[in-house]
Parts: sequence; structure tokens; C-alpha cells
Amino acid sequence: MRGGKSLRRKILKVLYEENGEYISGEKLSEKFQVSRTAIWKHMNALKEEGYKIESTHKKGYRLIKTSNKLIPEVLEGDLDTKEIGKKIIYFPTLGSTNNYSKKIAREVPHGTVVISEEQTNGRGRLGRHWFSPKGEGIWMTIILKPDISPTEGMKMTQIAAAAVVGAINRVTGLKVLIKWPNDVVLDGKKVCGILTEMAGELNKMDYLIVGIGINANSQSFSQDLQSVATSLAVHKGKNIDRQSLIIDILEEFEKLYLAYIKEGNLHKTLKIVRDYSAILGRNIYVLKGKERLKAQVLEINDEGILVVRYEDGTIAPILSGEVSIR
Ligand code: BT5
Repeated sequence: MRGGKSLRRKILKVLYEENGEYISGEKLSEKFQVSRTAIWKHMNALKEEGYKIESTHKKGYRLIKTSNKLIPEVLEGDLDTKEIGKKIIYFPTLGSTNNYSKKIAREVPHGTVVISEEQTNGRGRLGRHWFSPKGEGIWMTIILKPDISPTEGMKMTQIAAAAVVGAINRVTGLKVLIKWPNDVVLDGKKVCGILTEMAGELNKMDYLIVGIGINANSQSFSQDLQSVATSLAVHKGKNIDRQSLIIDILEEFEKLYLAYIKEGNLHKTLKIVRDYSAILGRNIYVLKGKERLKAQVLEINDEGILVVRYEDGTIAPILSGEVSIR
């Protein structure tokens, strides 16, 4: 088809910008210098991709805005950022946005964001599976190339968690909390998980990727996830606009990230992760392999690390272990 995929995306952007109004096939064919038949074929291809496009003989075409399709060109255009999301790579389906990001990290610019409507092999920590159904969530990875030491990776997870809770709060009004280090929860169930991974040497980072998975509009979960997972739409009672949420997250992430990278300032992130903590002051279990130790959470320190007091009185930071609320 003439113009191929990139023309199709440009047509989609024009339709989006018409805000639900009709635009004629003639106008589109003039604008893009292709025949009306070519426009018609691209519209059919877009419909097949899942975009809701109405066409009438007289008026032309219009796009019905729905919350279950993302338009990456619009995302890029609407984002008010300097570094993050200047390039967005979008897939209808992908194994895992983190796996793909690792493959391309060295070739793409800092700040590139990879988004997929679906992941067939979404990953959590320690090789766990991450359920990522088509069109229902936000499955994305931010590729970063900061000049920091690999020991600072944890701070990136905290920056991402802070950006996510703030954005969810602003866009949906829902009161989400952070379950340190990488979960965002709603009524005790997980709505978002973050997976930060890096490559490099002991003291020099090559790249760092921050994977963010958010259950936005899922209505149901498999039996094994039902007791631990929930979605924003379930709590809101209606679908949420993923596009607005992505924009808010990336803009907020950039602010918090640049404050840290440029000025060494982690204060705002720390304030958010403390104010919105689901576990500060609470009794928890620290899970170490098969062991489960009772502890009380004392603080999230200035490095973004959790500090606990065990039953025998020892006070210690938790570096990688997992915690569960008692
Ligand atoms: C995480 O791992 O929470 C990190 C999840 C990161 C997912 C993003 S999506 C974009 C990017 N690309 C990827 O491939 N991954 C990242 P962890 O703390 O290990 O939690 C995993 C556990 O959460 C699983 O063992 C399940 O119990 C549960 N789980 C799986 N899918 C879920 C979902 N959609 N919502 C809530 N909980 C889920």
C-alpha cells in the first residue's frame, strides 16, 4: 500500500486532531498526495488494528476516541518533556517491553519509551510472570543513560513509583499507595509493578531501563491473581484514559529524574514515597529465601532504602529482600 505504515500513522494523527469531527476522503487525499482509494485502504487497515473509525459516503471519516487504543504520534506530540518520550516506539504486541528495550538500548537515544498494547511474555522480578492483556493496561519501558553508579538503580524505581502515584492521583482521583519498593496498590491489591534493570560494569552504567506495568482498564483477573491484583477501572467504575495517564507519568518522571540527575536532589521523590507509603510504621515480614522474619518499618532513608527493626532489636536496611504486610 502506498505510503505504508508511516502514512497510516500520519492519517491517524490527523483524524485524532479533528476531535471526532468528520474529514473528507478528498481532503485527506490532497493532504497526503495519494488517491482516495489509498486513503480508504489505510482506513480499513486502521479499523483492523482496532481503531474505531466511522465512514459515510458524504462526510468522510471520523475517529471515535476510545480509551482502549493508544496513538503514539499523539503521545509524542502532547508530551511536554525535554528528554523522556521524545521517541516512542509502539507495538500492538510484543514479548516484553523490558526485553525489547535491552536489545535496542545501545542504539536508541536516552529517554526513548517502548510501549506495547499487549505483552505475551511480560516479566516481574525474579523471572515471575506479569499478566499484560491487550489494550487493558499500560505496559511500557523507559530507556535511560544516566551517568550514575549501578548502586543507584533503586532510586530510579523510587522515582518511577513516585511519578506513578502522583499521576494516578491527578488523572483518576484514586488514592493509591506505594508498597516499597516497586508496587503501587489500591485497597491492598496491586495495580502497578515496576521492574528496573541495568547493564554496565561495577562502577559505570551502560544503560538503565525502567519497566512500568499498570492495570488500567482490566475488568477481571485469572483466579491466581484475583486476590492480589486489581485495576484502576474497577475502582473508578469506568474506563480511564490511558493516554492522559501515560503523559502525566512521563512528565512527572522527567521532573523527578532531572532533579536527581542534574542537582542530586531526591527530596520531592522521597516526600512522595514517604507520604504515600503503604508500609511506613507498619509491622511487616521480611522475606529472605524461605525465611520470614517479623519486623517493623522505621523509615525510608535518604537513599530511598527501607530501614526496619527486627524482633531482636537489630536495625537494618533492606537492600533487595521482599516485604509483605502483616
Ligand atoms: C513486578 O514484579 O511487580 C514488576 C512488574 C513489571 C511489569 C512491567 S510491564 C512493562 C515492563 N515489561 C516487562 O516485561 N515488565 C515490565 P514482582 O514484584 O515480581 O511481581 C510479580 C507478581 O505480581 C507475580 O508473581 C504475580 O503474583 C503478580 N502479578 C502478575 N501480573 C500482575 C498484574 N497484571 N497485576 C497485578 N499483579 C500481577
